[in-house]
Amino acid sequence: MAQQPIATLDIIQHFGPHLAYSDGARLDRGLDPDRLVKTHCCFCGQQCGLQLKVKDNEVIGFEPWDEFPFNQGMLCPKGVKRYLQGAHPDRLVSAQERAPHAPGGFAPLAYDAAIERTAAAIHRIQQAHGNGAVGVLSGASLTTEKAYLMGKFARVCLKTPYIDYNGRLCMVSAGVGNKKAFGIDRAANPWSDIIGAEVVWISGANIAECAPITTNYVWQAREQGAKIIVVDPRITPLARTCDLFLPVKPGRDIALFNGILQQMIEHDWLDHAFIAEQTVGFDALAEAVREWTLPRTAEVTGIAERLIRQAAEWWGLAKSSFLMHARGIEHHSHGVQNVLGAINMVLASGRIGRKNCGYATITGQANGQGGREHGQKCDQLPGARDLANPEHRAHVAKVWDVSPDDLPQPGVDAYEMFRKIERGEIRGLLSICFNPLVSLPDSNYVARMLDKLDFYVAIDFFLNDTARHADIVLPGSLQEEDEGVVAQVEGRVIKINKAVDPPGDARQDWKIIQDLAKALGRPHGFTFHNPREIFDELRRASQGGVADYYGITWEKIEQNYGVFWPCPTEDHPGTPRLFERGSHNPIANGAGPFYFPDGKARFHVAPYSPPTEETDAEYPVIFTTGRVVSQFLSGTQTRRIGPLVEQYPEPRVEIHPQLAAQLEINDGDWTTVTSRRGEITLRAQVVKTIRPDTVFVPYHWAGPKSANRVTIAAQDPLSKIPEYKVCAVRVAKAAAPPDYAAQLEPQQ
Ligand SMILES: Nc1nc2c(c(=O)[nH]1)N[C@H]1C(S)=C(S)[C@@H](COP(=O)(O)OP(=O)(O)OC[C@H]3O[C@@H](n4cnc5c(=O)[nH]c(N)nc54)[C@H](O)[C@@H]3O)O[C@H]1N2
Ligand SMILES: Nc1nc2c(c(=O)[nH]1)N[C@H]1C(S)=C(S)[C@@H](COP(=O)(O)OP(=O)(O)OC[C@H]3O[C@@H](n4cnc5c(=O)[nH]c(N)nc54)[C@H](O)[C@@H]3O)O[C@H]1N2
Ligand code: SF4
Ligand SMILES: [Mo]
Repeated sequence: MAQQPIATLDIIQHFGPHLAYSDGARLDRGLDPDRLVKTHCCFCGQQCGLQLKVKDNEVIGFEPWDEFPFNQGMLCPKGVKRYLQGAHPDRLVSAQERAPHAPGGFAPLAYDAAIERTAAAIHRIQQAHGNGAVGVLSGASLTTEKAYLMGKFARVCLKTPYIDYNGRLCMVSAGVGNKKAFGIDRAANPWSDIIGAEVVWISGANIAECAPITTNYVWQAREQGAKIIVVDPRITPLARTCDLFLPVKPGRDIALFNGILQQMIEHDWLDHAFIAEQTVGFDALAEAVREWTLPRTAEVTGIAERLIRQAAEWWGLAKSSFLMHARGIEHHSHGVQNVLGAINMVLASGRIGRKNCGYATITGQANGQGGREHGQKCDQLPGARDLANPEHRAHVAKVWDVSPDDLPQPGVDAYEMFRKIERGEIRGLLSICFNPLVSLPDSNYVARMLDKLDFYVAIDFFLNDTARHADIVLPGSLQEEDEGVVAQVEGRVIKINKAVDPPGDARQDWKIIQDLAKALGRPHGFTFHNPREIFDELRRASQGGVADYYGITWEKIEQNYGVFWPCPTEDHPGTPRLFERGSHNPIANGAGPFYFPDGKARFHVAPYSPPTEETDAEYPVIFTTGRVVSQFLSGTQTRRIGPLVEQYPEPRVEIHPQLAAQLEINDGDWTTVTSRRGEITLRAQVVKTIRPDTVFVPYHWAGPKSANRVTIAAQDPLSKIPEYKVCAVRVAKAAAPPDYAAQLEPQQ
């Protein structure tokens, strides 16, 4: 029998002792809300539905939204506590300017003056050094309307090629892999297809902590007899309940995927009809994986032969299946190859485009999906169009009422923009919804580059760690202070509803951008009155593209609990499951369900290559990084939510007892992790749930606790994603506690 959804309170009790309404101060004013606003959590890509309780222009709590189909009232600890951030004393309620002698290094500035000063600085830099001397860093926690506006702002108002977004650190390996194999970049299935799958394969995804609601889908599948296979260097919470755990050595997943495919071929566990009719490229791939015999695969991956054989057999013989992956296989200098390897396994099985037969990359940020569709990527235009394609440029230029020749050509990825700062090519920077100092690799380098800028303006609702290097900080809006759409993990476009107004001088982000355009004297195309008008333009700009939103309206979203794109016409119901036989798309024009002119999916040879930095005598341990359930990304938001901090107050180095014993490190000891880039000293957490050759540190902290002091700035050549998941380090018991140990926990 299917497992019943767990009620919100059970989730709270399951994950921690803190009841939902533990913010004592505001309890005094009572909890009777003036109104309830149906909306979604501001944090991860699951985008759980919830209702915010609003009293006197303040969010005071939440109620479950049981009817929203994806999470049916369930929330993880972050969703339960997310409402607490709005009232935090650090909330920016005015613009700030750098003032070295002021307490905290910043002083308030009138909003209009801040806009004028920012516009003047941008103007000055562009006059002296050209339009491309100003760059923009944007974010995938923004609504799709804002993400769209940022792409348009860079190309049409600033006329700079240099815009990129924080999804560069997140979704791009999956994006490139999906485009190469399927011609479209979206989860292929709704999550309901997980429940009926016979085998659920999870590679490099800590589902219980990072996509907590998906756990419920996996467990429902298990209740119905599904076999759950997890591939991870750590026995994650979900892995503790799985049927087969493959403890892969970090950076070796492509060898595993190739080895499984080799077994499928050897045992003829293939869907020959599907391969012949719906794909191209299988023969070359079959030839390439011949060398991936069981012994070789075991040797490279560090996984026992018997486990690989078992996984291949379950996968090979399944009638239905769902393969999911996340950053564990994507955050690599060969992240795209890993993704292609996973897709090869799916295509060879023929189990895609049907009920209970699915494939998906699990999105990360709130709008990890929608944020990568409508033009804030360095080479992209709305509708997942290509900035380099003349037809695509012509379509979008027409909607924007500009000449295609005036649109810049593609720029560079977010990390490369920092290298351009180093070379003096980028001198002015505007960032919104991005905290690169904490989240980019090799943060010592990033800090130096920020300080090299002539002018830096950040738009945020907190003075995040990067914004501390800014000349001006403009006070933006929290998710609940604005409305617009996002696309959640399944590709379902949903509506964020406004609950409260921004406080003080804070403004909705899109208004700030339009104020800048006006102050720059370039308001053409930036005179929207509300996000709905932006959405309506976005629909037209995306029309006929792969990510076609033309048929989506806010009303349709509200009526149907979301609409899955592509949705080309207003009477189109949307597309929950991609690649169904007989389905149409604008690229294949009826030739087949995949988004290529012949309608067929592509196999790609995905050769194995080791990580950029291998371990050696000097740096003998593998360093990998990721997340914990109660903290989110750079921690700007969750490190300010007391109950979440209590759950996981500071980062620790996860280390296996064997390695710990060898290094004479005990649980709780101060431990220094050193790479060729930098070092951090944190307490050790001795756990049996990690490979003995690997240590793990969550990356949600800044400064001396930042994992990214240690990581390597190697990038995938195609996707440009950084290799957060592998570098080589030395681990030793610290000679003395770190300086910060003596200090009070800083606010940041
Ligand atoms: N609580 C919480 N939830 C989040 C977020 C958050 O910050 N906190 N962030 C959101 C975002 S933006 C994202 S991108 C997602 C990320 O979601 P996930 O990708 O699930 O999270 P990570 O912890 O980055 O990495 C997942 C797993 O990869 C494993 N891993 C490391 N190296 C390898 C490898 O070489 N191969 C394999 N197979 N596995 C490896 C790690 O041990 C880890 O368990 O989570 C989203 N949800
Ligand atoms: N070592 C290591 N590093 C990693 C990763 C890892 O696994 N290991 N993961 C990477 C991944 S997957 C990701 S996604 C990145 C994330 O990296 P970042 O995007 O830098 O992290 P965030 O904390 O989301 O920073 C976003 C900032 O935007 C602000 N913000 C949020 N919503 C809004 C909004 O609506 N409007 C405005 N104006 N501001 C807003 C927040 O306050 C915060 O300051 O980190 C990457 N870095
Ligand atoms: S953080 Fe993600 S899983 Fe947790 S409540 Fe928010 S959207 Fe749902
Ligand atoms: Mo992410």
